[in-house]
Amino acid sequence: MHSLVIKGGTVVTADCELRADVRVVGETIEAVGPDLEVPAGARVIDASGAYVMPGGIDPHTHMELPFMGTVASEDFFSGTSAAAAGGTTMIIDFVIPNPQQRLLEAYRAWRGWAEKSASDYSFHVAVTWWDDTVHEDMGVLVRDHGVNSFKHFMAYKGAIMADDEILVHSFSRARELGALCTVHAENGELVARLQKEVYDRGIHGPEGHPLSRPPEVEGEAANRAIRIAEVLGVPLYVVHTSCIDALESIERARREGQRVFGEVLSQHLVIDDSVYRDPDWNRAAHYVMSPPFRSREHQDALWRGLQAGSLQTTATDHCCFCTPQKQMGLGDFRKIPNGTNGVEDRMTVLWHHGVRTGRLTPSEFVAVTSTNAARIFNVFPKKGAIAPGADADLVIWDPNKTRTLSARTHHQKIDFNIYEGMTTVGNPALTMTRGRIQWENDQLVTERGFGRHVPRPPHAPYIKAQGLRNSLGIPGPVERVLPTRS
Ligand code: URQ
Ligand code: ZN
Ligand code: ZN
Repeated sequence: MHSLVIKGGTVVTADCELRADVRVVGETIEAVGPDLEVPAGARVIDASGAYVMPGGIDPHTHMELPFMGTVASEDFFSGTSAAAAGGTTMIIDFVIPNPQQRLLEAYRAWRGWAEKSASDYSFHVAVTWWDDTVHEDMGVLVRDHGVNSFKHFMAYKGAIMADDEILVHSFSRARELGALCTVHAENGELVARLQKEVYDRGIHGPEGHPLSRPPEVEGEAANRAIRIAEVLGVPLYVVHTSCIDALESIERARREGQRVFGEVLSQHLVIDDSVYRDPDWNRAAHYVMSPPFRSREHQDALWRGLQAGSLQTTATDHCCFCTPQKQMGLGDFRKIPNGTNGVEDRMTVLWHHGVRTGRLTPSEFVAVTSTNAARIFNVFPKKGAIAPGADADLVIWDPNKTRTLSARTHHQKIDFNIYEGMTTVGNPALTMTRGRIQWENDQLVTERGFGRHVPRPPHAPYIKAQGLRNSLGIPGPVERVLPTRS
């Protein structure tokens, strides 16, 4: 069995930094400590002057997503490869059934697409409609397929929007199953109304997009989802929190002890809404994503939320559409496919704008790029940890390595980069997934299909007694049903 020893680095976990070697045997970490012995034949990697961190986990991507009449250009192999080039070694993507489509049927389709992945992946499953078969399929997905999180799009009326009836049914079912509920929090009814009003006022370009989804629209939905979760007693995870209005709802709920988690996208931390005023239609259209980019005071608030622990994870919502696809919305911004790149850029953007500015310590960087997501989505310490027995998902981080982010040099399958021209200091020197080197000497050496599906057990161990809470403080359901792993 192959082995390697990473020597001379500073190991950074979510809890501490320590000068230590890391020994990997096969796919797992075997030892962490000073001056580790090097087995015969083992490769020695010199990490002196660098950090050794858990590989990034991006809990929000959409590889090859069929959406708004087209399919996202990034596929699971190219996307997980680009992720590795940026230090991310696992993604959590989304199965998004069409309304009336069996959840299990959609799940099987996405599992097939993901088999080409270069590194490990898991799935949230969206609940986009409701009847008894959805109730049934949610149970099967939790018990037999390692799904422990269900997504609800409160936006996208007429397509995949979950109204309050669906939210209440689904949140109640998730509670029985010990699963986490996540939401895309924008009021889809208001968006539809405002989109029509903006369009009818003669605003048809990308500048109309943010006008139709102001922060209040996100704040209302975030608060509504939080209140529904509170009444039903389910934990809630708010994806891509982009504004003060939503952040304040999360902070209020957490202050009162409610189990609410917040995610922020790296792009929402550093890009503001001036991008929509770009006179070049194509460039402005490439920033059309939802929730939209916001004015500057929102970025400052989001950084404070991340530093204060009100927001626990960072993600990218990587959902790529090339320029011809974006041009489907020429003359009508409502038809511009929503989404941007980011899976390759997240960690360096956060290091440069977070750690180098003093907003985050290296340990906090590890927490928000890897460990917190592993804990919340219940794959810790297999993932998100540097400890004996953990998967050898590691990134050797060179704090002095500079890169200029650009579509001309990135590995993402899209002809645009939302960070175009941004120079960052602090980049991955080497990335490995389960002990297999994926990125080294600025070369991708990924293998199609090397990635594996990562099942995620339900949070609440199925317990008889009521009232017991597990590590996330989530009450267990009242029935004993032993989940089986897929
Ligand atoms: O809404 C999402 O998260 C998906 C459809 C990606 N697009 C986006 O604009 N965020
Ligand atoms: Zn979304
Ligand atoms: Zn998304």
